[in-house]
Amino acid sequence: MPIWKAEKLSKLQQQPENIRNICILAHVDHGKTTLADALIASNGIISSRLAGKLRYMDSREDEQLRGITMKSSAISLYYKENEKEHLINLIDSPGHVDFSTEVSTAVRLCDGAVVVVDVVEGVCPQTHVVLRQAWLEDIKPVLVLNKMDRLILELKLTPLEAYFHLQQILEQVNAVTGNLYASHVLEKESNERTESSTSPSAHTDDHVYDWGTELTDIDDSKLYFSPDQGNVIFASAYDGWGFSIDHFAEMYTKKLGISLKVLQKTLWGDFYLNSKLKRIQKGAHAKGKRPLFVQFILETLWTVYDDIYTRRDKEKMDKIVKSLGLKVSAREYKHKDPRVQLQSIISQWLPLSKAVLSMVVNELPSPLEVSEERIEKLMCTGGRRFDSLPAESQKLKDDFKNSSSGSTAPVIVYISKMFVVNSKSLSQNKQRPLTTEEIQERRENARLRHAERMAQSQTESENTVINKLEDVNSSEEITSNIEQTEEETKEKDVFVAFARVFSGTIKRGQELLVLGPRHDPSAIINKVSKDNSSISRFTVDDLYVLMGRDLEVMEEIPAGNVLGIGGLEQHVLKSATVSSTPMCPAFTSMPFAAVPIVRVAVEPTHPAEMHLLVRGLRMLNQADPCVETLVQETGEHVIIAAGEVHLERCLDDLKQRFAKIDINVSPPIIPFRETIINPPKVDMVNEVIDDVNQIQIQTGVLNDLQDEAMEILKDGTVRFTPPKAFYTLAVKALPLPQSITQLLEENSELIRILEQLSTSKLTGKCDKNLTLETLEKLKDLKSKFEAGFIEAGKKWRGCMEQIWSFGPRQCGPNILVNKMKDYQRPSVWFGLEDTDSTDDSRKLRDFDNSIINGFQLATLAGPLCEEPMMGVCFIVSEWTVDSSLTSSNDQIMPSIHLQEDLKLENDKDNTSLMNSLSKEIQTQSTANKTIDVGSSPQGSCVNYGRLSGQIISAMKDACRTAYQVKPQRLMAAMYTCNVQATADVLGRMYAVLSKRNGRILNENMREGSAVFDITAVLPVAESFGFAEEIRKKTSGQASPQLFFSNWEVVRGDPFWVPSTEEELLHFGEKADSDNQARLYMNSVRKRKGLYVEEKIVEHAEKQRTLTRNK
Ligand SMILES: Nc1nc2c(ncn2[C@@H]2O[C@H](COP(=O)(O)OP(=O)(O)OP(=O)(O)O)[C@@H](O)[C@H]2O)c(=O)[nH]1
Ligand SMILES: [Mg+2]
Repeated sequence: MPIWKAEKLSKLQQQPENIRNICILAHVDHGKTTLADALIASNGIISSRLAGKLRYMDSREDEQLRGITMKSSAISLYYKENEKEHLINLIDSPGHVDFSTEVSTAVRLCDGAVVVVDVVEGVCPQTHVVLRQAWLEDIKPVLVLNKMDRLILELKLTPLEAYFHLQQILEQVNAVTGNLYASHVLEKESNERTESSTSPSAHTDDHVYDWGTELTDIDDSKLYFSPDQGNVIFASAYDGWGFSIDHFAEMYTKKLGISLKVLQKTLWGDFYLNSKLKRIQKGAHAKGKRPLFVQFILETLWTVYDDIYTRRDKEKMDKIVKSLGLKVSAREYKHKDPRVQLQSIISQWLPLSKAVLSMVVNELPSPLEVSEERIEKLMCTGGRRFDSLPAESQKLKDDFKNSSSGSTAPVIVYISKMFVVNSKSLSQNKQRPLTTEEIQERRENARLRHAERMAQSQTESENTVINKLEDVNSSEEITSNIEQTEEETKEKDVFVAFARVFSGTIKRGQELLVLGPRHDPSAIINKVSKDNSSISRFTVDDLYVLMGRDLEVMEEIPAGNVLGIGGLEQHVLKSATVSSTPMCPAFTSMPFAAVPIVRVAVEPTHPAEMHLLVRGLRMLNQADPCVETLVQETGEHVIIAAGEVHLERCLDDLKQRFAKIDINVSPPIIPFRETIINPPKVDMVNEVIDDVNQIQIQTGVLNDLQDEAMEILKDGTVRFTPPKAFYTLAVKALPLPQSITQLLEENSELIRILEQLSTSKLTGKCDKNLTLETLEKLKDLKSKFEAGFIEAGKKWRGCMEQIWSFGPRQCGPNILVNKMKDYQRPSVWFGLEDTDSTDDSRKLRDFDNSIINGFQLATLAGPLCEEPMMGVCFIVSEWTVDSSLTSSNDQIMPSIHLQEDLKLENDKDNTSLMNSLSKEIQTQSTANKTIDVGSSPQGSCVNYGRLSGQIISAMKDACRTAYQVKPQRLMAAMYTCNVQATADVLGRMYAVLSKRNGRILNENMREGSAVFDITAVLPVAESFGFAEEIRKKTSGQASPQLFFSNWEVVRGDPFWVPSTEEELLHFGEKADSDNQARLYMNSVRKRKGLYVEEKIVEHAEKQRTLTRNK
C-alpha cells in the first residue's frame, strides 16, 4: 500500500461519518477513468505526471488496448480537509452500453455518484441510463462537466459562447433529473391517495385532481445541478484541473471586497459587475454585459491556455507561475510540448483532485445518512410490504440506518458481483517493500544472530563448519519452497466477492450465512418450509480492501465500507446477501439495464478438452454479472452476451483465463419469435386479394394437417376429436392487438406475481403480503388491459375476464382464452378479486392444468422454426370430457402439483421446461392406446396421469394447427442505434445503415455544433460487425451504441410462392429473389437440424467438357 498504513486505514474504516462510498458514472469515453487517475495521483499511488495517461483503473490488457473500461473496480483513497480525515471508496464503472450491468453492481454498493458529462458531446443515451440507475437506487449524484479544454482548443469558442454552451448542457442534465423526479412524485402521490381512499376515514366527494400543484408545491431546488449549489465542477481531467465556483468565490472575495456568500450565489448566472457602483447586479444578458462567470473565470482560463499552449509565450508563463506561486520542475519547464507545461501549471493552480474530493465529502452522504426509503426498498424483495416482514427483520432497519459496527450488531453484507483476480495480486502472496522500521528490526535481529554465532564459534570452533553447511542447506530449502509456492500461486485465479458491509463487522474466521435470492425470513418463523436450500453457511476466509489492481488483506472490516471477500466461490453464483442472522431478508435484485441477446455456441477444438470448457463456462458465468451460459436442447454449449464487445471479452476470458484451451465459436445465433397476422389484404405485387377471410393452409405444413382427427372449420377453428379418445377440443388462433402484446411484454414480472397470487388463492394458500404499490400496479395493469381490449374492437369483447393463462412460462406474450359457455373458470385476475372462495359454478375442472400445459408447450416452440411464439391468442371454444372417466374432487390435487412444477421461475433455459414436460408426455403416451380405468384409488391416479398427458399433447397439437392455418410470420429482434456524427460522414454512415436493413428514426442537429444525433433501428441479425464497419467508414469519427429495443415482424410470408398471374410475371415461377423471412427461417431450421425444404439443384445437366466437343 503506497500511502496507507494498515492501522490508519482500519481506524478510518471505523468512522462511518468520514467515509464516502462513491462511483463514477457516465456515457462511454466521457473521461471517468481519466478523472479517477487524477484522484488516485493525489494519493501518490501513481505519479501525477502519468495521471490521465495511465488509466490505472483499467487494469485488464484488453481495457488498455481498446481504451474502454469493461469491469467496475474499486480503490480506497485518503483525503484530508480542515484537519478532518476521510476515507473515500471510489468505484470506476464502464460507460459502454454492453457493460451497463457492471454499473448496476457498482451503484448498489454506493451512497453517492459523480456523474461525468463531456461538454462537447453533452447528454448522451448512457448519461440518461446512469442518472436513472442512480435514481432507482436512491443515491445522490454530483456533476463534473469534463473536457472543458475541448471548448477552448477544439471548438475554439469564446468565453461567452462557452458560457452559453455550458448553460445548455446543464439544462439538458437537469431535464433528465426533472423527468425522473416528476414521475417519482406523481407515482408516490397516486399511491398515497389510493392508500387514503382505501382507508375508512377517506372522504368520498369526487373532485378533479390537479397534478400540476403537486409538483409545484414541493421544493425540488436541491435536486438539480447548479454551480451555485456547490454540486457542479468544471474540469479537464486530461489536463488535471477542475474547480467549483466556491474556489473562485474565495479568491475574489479578498480581491473585490465583496462578501463570500454573495459571490457564491452570483458567480454563476445572469449577474455582472457594475464597476462604477462596485456592485453586482442582475440582468447581464439584457444589458449586453459579461456575466461574472465569463469575466472572472472563463476569461482567465482562456488566457492561460492562449499564453502557454497556443502562443507559447515564455514571459507570460513565467509571470503566471510567479504570480500564482507555483513550482515547475526544470524538466517540464524545458519540455518541447507546451501541453506538458500547461498541465503542470494549471493542475497546480486548480487541482482537480482537491475540487472533486472536496465536493464529494461536502455534498455526498456518508453511510450514516442512508434514507429509510432506500433501506426498505433493499429489504422488500418481490413487491412485499415492509411491515409484513417479521418483527425481528424489521428491527434490522435500525442497524442499517446507524451502520452499527459494534460486537452485538448483526452482520449484513451485500455481494453485488463476483470477480476473478490472479492470486499474484493478493497482498498475502506478494513480496512487499519493507518499511524502515521493519528494515531496522531485521538489521537488529541479524546483528544479534551474528553476535551469538561469534560467541559460539569461539567455544565450538569445530561445529562452525557443520553449522554453516546447515545454514546453506536450510536457505536452499527455503528458496526452493518459495519457488514452489510462487509457481502454485502464479497459475491460480481466485474468485473475490465485490461487497459492502451494511451493518456489523465482518471478521476473518467468522461463520456467516449466505442467503439466496429466494430466502424469506417469515418462512423460517412460521416453520412453513423445512427446506433450507436458500441458506448456506460459510467461514470468512479472506477479507480485502480493494486498491485498484491490488487487494490488501484485512483482519476485519466494519459497516459502511466496500470490500472484497475471498472463499465464497462455492456459495455465491453472482450476487447474494450475507448475514449472521437468518432473519435478514434477501436484498432486492439489482435493476439491470442491459438484456443479454447475442448468442454463440462454443465447442473445444479438441473434443477431449470438453471438461475444461464446461468448467471454464461455469467460471465465466460466475465472474460476469451479465453473461448467461447454458446447454441448448441440441446439446450445444451457448454463451449469451449483451452485445458484440461484451461477447468478445467473454470469449477472450474463456480462452485465456477460464478454460485455457482453443475453442471453436459458431456464428452468432440470432433469436426470433413466431407470430401470426390478420390475413393480408394485398398480395406481393400490391394487388387486392379478393377473399381476405380465406384460411391459408400453407403448402409447407400440409403434411402436418393430414391427421384425420383434425377438422378445420371455416373461421379457422381447429376441432380435434382423437379416435377412441374421451375428449374433444376446439381451438382458434388470433393475432393479439399490438398494444396488448406490448403490455404483456413489458409487465412480465407483474404478471408472474399475478399468476402466483391467483394460484395461491385457488389452492387456499392466500398470500396477502403484497405492498399496496404492487397491488396498485396490478390493478393498473388490469385497467390497461381492459382499455387495450376495448380499443381493439368488438371481436375482443369479454376476453379480459376469460383469460385462462399467459404463456410461455405463464408470463410470456401470448394468451389462452376460455370462450366455453359450459365452463366458467376463474380468470387470471381472480387473485385481485375480493371474493375469498370460488362459488361452485366457477370451480376448476379436472385436467384444467393439462390444457394450460399444452398451451405452454405450443407457445414455447412454434412450428416455423421452433422459436417461441409472440402475440398469439388461442381461444378454446369447446372442450368436452367424458365425465365417466373423471371423478371426485380429490383428483384436482395432481393437477395443481403439475402447475407448481411448471413454475420454473428462475429457469431461463427453454430446455428444462421442454424436457420436463415432453418427458412426461412420452412416458404417459406410451401406454395410452387403451384407456382402462382402474377401480382402486392408486389405479385412478395412474390413469389420471395418462389422461392428463394425452390432453397436454392434444392441446399442443391443436394449438399448433390452429396457428398454422393463419398467415404465419417471423419476428426479428431489433436494436436501437444511437450515433453521433458530423455532417461530412453522415452519407457514409447512412450507406452502411441501409445496406444492413436499418431505418433512420430521428436525426437532430445539436445546437451550436456541427454534430448530428441519429437514432435508427437495425435488425440484430444484421448487426454483427456493424460498429466496426461504421468506425472504419467514418475514420473513427462515429461510433454507434446499440441496445435491444423491440421485436418487429419480418415482412413477407416465409412460405410464399407466386400464385396469381401478376406475381408469376413479377417474380418468375421459381420466385428465387430474396425472401428474407424464408432465409431467416431456414437458417434457424438448419442450425437446429430440422427439415428444410430447399431445392439444391434445380436443373441438373450432365457436365460436358469443352475438350471433348472439339
Ligand atoms: N481533451 C480531453 N480529453 C479527455 C479528457 N478526459 C478524458 N479525455 C480522453 O477521453 C478518452 C476517454 O477517456 P476515459 O477516461 O477512458 O473515458 P471513460 O469514461 O473511462 O470511458 P469508458 O470507461 O470506456 O466508458 C481518452 O482518450 C482520454 O484521454 C479531457 O478532459 N479533455
Ligand atoms: Mg473508463
